[in-house]
Amino acid sequence: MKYILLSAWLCLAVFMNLQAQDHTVNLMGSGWEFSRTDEGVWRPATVPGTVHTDLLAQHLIPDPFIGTNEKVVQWVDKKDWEYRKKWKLKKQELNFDVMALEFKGLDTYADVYLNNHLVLQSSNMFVSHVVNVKEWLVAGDNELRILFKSPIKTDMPKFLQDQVIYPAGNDASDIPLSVYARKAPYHYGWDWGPRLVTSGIWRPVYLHSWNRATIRDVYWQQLKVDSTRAEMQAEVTVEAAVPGEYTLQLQKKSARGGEPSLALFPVTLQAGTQVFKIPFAIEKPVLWWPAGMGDQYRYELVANLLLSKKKIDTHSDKIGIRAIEIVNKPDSLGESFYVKVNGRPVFMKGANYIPQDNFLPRVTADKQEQLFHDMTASHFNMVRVWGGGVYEDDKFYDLADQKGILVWQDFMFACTLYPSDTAFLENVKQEAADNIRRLRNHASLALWCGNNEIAVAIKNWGWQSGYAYTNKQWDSLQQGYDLLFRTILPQQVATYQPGVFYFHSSPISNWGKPEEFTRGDNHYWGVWHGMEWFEAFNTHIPRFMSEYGFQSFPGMETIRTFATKDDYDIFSNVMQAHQKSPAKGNTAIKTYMLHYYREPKDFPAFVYLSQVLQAEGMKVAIEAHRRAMPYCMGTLYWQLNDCWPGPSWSGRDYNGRWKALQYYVKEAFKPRLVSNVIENGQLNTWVVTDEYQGKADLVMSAMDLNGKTIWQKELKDIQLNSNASVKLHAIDTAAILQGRNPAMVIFYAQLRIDNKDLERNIFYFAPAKEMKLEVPHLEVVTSKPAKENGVVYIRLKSDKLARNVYLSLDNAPAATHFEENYFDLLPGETRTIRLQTTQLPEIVQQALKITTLEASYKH
Ligand code: BMA
Repeated sequence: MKYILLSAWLCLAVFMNLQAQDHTVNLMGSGWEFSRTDEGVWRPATVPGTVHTDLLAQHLIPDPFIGTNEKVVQWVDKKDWEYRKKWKLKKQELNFDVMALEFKGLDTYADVYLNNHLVLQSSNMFVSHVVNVKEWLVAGDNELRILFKSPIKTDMPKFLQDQVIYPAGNDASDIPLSVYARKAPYHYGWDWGPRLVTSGIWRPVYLHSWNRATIRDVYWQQLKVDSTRAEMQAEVTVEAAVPGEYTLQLQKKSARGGEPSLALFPVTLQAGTQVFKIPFAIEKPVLWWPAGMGDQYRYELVANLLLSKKKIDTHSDKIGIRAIEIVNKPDSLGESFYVKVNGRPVFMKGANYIPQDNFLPRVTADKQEQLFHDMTASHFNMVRVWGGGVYEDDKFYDLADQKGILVWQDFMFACTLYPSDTAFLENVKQEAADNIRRLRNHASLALWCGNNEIAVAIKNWGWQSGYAYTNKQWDSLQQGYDLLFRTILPQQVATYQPGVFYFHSSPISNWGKPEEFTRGDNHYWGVWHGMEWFEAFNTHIPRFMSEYGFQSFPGMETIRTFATKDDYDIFSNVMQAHQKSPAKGNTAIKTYMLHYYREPKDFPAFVYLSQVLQAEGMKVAIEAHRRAMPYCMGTLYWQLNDCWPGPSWSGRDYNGRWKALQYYVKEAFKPRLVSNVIENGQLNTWVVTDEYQGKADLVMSAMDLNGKTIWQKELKDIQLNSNASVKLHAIDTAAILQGRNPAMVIFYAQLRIDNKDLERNIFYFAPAKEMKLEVPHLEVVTSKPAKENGVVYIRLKSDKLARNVYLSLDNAPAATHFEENYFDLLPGETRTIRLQTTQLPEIVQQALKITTLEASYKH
């Protein structure tokens, strides 16, 4: 009896559910199989996923991130692969008016079959698809099968027909075919990543069924925003199966729970897709601000579709209301490039972002959260989604909104020219429309940029002679550039997100000539690619620095994941296989290292020193850029993160571990910065403030390496203003050194506010290698704070100057994070470091390893 009642209840529940307006079947997870078409053996697969990760799970390829394995998996992209999944549908489940397969991303040349009917052909990994398939669905077993054609085999005929080699210098294939595929450019290799040309269902897939009508998309356009009023327009895209009289209702969900109606808008729906524009306003809006300027308040805005007063569909978004302007125009100094938010100019602090993995489906929501946590901890307010990767997933932009990190969004084109035939351009048009529509509601989205470095490359990289293009070929390639980046992309931006800033290529000015540093944004590669010393950062300052960088090795914990002890030599096969800019890479690191430091004693010391070197170089740059505000209004270093474990310009390695650079960035990006620099024989001390306004004292001191004070001075009650950079003190270096050897003197400047010693910056008068450092004696005490779980305090005291104190733990998981690291301890100074760990203090004390600069040298 019980059983009968339960079944009856279940039937009713199913029936009621089927009466629902819409229903989504998740077609992800397990139940998928994949097969190499020339083999025909079906094996279990995971969706979302890639062929490589499925092969890896089946132990059919070695891990390409380990050793030199990348080489032996190069066959994978020359094959065709199929994926299939079977699932059951009940007869009643077919009763919806519309049943559509939704693909968020297929990588890349994909033929989709449902029950053996070809329902979609896709050739762009960046576009999503909605395919009505009701007519092909059946009661009982259904099969979805997707054929992924080899991108190499698909694109080779295009190359053979074109008879042109595109200048895709980063493409590590024998023949650069990456330009033909609308697929992440870095998959084909870059100067920080392997060549792993993936295929697969890389983003979610669903079967979405609905009745009568559905809201496809809402664009919450912000027409005019200030603190008194936000004039808005909801552009609602509705698709109807059943024509008729409906109503669109807009609501603003308030924190107090009420849902005030913003607008009621009767609509007559025809069968098919239609767009309605509904103006509305929010009085005295709570504005959204980037990190450091205010809160990231977001309204929950809702669009409902009503039929006879009954809600049949609803769509909601979290919308931050703000006005963003990019001021890029001629001024008395050249051509400005800065960001204004809600009418206030703001200095941009951040980095360039590349995808977090070669196998994109491995980038989980947790990884995105950790990435944004790290950006926030490092005082970022901007990230550039660089054009050789992918348009990131929704989670990324949602986190950017939540954390107040503005997004500089490139279209996915970098460092080469591209085809310009009609099919290619149509494909790009669709890609641009699709991604602009997906991202335009995000408060964090600050600008669109056509591509990375193609415009400067056309002028300066010698492509015409290097690739022996005839004048005719060269003209036609450049016309293709103009059509794509100066006509089509700006048209798409103007159509789908009118008013947002677009520029066709970053950088606007090249780094070669001094006059270039007066115009727009710049990628300054004089340091590293041009082999200039770090001091060049002090004299090469553009209006906005959107790229500059220096390489280092990831820490030993990460190196151990791909190399064995036998490989611990920068010129071993494995280390060279992981160095993706072989022409310069390890040699450049070594050259700069021996310019500034003494020879490291062994491989781990080299790795440590490479990080210190990189961090010190970037510190020079960041401080120079910030001091130069408002002439310079932004600094985005190259690069935030890695896509695999190897040496690169990143501050945060593939496993999310912080290199020395990330710790230095956290210091150099602080809302208040004290910065010391020698300019024309004088030691100048500057204070740069983002938002702080108030009084401070500046305490300055010079001492010898044993801590004996030789000079000191205090400036009292200085007024600091927000958004300002001021030189507070200048002194002849001779007046401080008083005849002493510059290599034996330490100088520091510190801000004191409300009797608290706050931001400090230490300055040395000579390169580190000239300093005669002695081995410091460090006292170490670990303890557990009374009220905090998962934390251990490490108190350190040094008798002498200890430079770049690096704390590490043997075999610690990546999440074990020292809040501060690679710092200098002054003679006699005590510092307490917070460590996130569940270990007991005694265990930490035992496992703790401490390195200092002095201890890393060979002597
Ligand atoms: C920049 C980037 C990348 C490259 C980096 C380091 O110009 O845009 O193309 O990885 O330089 O060379």
